[in-house]
Amino acid sequence: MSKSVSQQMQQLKQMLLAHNQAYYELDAPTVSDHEYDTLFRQLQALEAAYPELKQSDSPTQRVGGQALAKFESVPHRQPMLSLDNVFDRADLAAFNKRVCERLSQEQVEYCCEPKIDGIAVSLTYEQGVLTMAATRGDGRVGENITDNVRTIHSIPLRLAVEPEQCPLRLEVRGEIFMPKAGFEALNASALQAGAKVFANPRNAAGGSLRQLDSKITAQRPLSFFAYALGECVAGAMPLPTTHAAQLACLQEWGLPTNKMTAVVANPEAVLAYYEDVMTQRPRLDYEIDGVVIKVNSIVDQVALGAVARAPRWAVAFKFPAQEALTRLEAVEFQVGRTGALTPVARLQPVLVGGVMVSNATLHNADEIKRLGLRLGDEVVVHRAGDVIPKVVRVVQHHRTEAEGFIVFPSQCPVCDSPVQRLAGEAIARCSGGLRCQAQRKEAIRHFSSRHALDVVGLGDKIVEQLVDKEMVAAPLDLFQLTAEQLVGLERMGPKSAANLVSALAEARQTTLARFIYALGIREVGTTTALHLAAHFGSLEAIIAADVEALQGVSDVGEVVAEQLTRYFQDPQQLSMVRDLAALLTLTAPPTTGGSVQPLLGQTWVMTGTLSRCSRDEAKALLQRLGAKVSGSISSKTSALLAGEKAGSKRTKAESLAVPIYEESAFWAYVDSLERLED
Ligand code: 9MJ
Repeated sequence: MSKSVSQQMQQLKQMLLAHNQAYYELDAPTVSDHEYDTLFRQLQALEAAYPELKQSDSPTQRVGGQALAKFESVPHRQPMLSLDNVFDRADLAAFNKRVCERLSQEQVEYCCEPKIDGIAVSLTYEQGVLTMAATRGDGRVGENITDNVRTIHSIPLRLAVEPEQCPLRLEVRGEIFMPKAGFEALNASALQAGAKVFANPRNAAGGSLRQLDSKITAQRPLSFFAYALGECVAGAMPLPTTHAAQLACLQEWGLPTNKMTAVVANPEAVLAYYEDVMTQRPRLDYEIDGVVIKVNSIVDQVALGAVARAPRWAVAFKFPAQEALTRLEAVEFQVGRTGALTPVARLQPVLVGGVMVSNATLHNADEIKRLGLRLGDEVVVHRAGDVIPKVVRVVQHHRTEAEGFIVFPSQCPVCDSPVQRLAGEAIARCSGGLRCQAQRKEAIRHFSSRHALDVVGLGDKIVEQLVDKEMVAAPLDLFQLTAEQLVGLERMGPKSAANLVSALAEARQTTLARFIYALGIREVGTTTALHLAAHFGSLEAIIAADVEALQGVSDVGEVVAEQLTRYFQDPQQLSMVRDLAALLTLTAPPTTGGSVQPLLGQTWVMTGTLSRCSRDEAKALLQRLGAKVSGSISSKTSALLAGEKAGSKRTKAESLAVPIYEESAFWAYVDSLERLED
């Protein structure tokens, strides 16, 4: 009896593990959630009835068990050291010199890795099974967080290697972190629930690991990279003798390691690596705060040894700080396309993360209030990647009480129209519409932008002059411009003037979706515009649609529907739209009511980062066109939509000769679908 129960449990375990792999690693679920839950509960029930047969690598161990009263202390077999920092080329050269001298070598090979900004942990695998996970603690004694760590899906409960081929005891060190996207989502739902919001992904990872109830940790989006070995007992199979080879080995055994790891031959190559990782940083889905440089040979590492806190064979090459102190000199108000007034902080110029910053966004009036900001305040500015710097806090204890209050204008700083702030909205807006020069400029810029009418050669500086000289008051006026008029503008020779006139003539031939997007209706982006065009098929049908009809369109909710009806209700606006449409040739998609589906019967897969819309939006669009969207490539896949940094799926598509659509080609295809006439 017990044998058959044990076999049954083994079988359930294998099935669940395979489904987990399909779900978490391959992004291609093989069963419904309900089927999965049923299998899961069967295994849980058997484990409860036969606790002696329960295995520590069972998938049931990932969801969290009994809450702990407190974490136990665990001494580390080998101290978990921190790293010394270097900040520039000279520090790095000094590190390299020390290493070379101690080893009596001319040159030393280094293994370089991104420095993950998470929580350092030690994982112990005994005969391939995870038996202990501990925090770094003070480096000598950590806390036992095994129950919590078991809930992290990228950490294998059992290594993917035969027990006789794996070390008797393997201690893996690495960083547990929360990916940026997961962090944003966690904070968004915490905000909605009125719960605690974390300041950054690192705090969120730490807070999630410090839960005594592992069921909470199980709900947190945590991930892991392994980056070193601790004390190991090799057994029959010796461990590799370079750091890079050890990482490769860990990867093979199912422990995730960072793909950007690179072996380099000298300090110049370390610098090049550092620069390269720094440029990739904004695009990574996890926070890093530098790179780690390690002597690659393990024999050399042992020879170099450690000082009290840190090994002599490794160093952290930190990125410049992303925060700096400066002073708020003034607040100006910029008027955007929809009239939104954005307060902008004018700062005493300061270097933040290697870039000189003199402006920062303050978002809106609520943000100024939240910061308690006053003119003349000393402030902390933060710059993350290539996003606009922001003021994160005021240094209150440096207040002199001579600081001035920031007054939100009641009239538009550009056109003097009254500023309105609707109840419940954080944003104040200029009520001037296209009477406001600032809104005019933004409206015209948007109208001619790449995803709208795509008027080549109509740059910001030209738009600025056209509006300032009152040659153009609304998008319609663009089409009356002559080359003679344009030649009078700065930076405009006869050739570019002629080119612009012909670009404008060309832009008159466009699609309904581009036109809808070009109008700049609030909440209507490229995808919504595509959906509207596909659903209604003509401009007049969109104008005629009421809120209910609009909500029948995929992706259109109440807010968007209301913005649309409000936009078309304004008689002046409506006649402007109709005049424009009469001047243009709008091609509509081959569909009304969203019923024609050119990709019906096809299966598409997406990979990489898309620039023009989110993956969810692209998925919705593909589905609306009739395609099924799958998570993994097979010979049956009809096409792969490849965004930037497409990885293994692209390689697989190539090997299976699956057609690959680069993002630009895909949008060209979608546009071409739209151009097909009834
Ligand atoms: C991080 N934080 O990414 C080490 N680290 O190695 C990497 N930390 C480390 N290595 C030895 N990639 C001590 C710390």
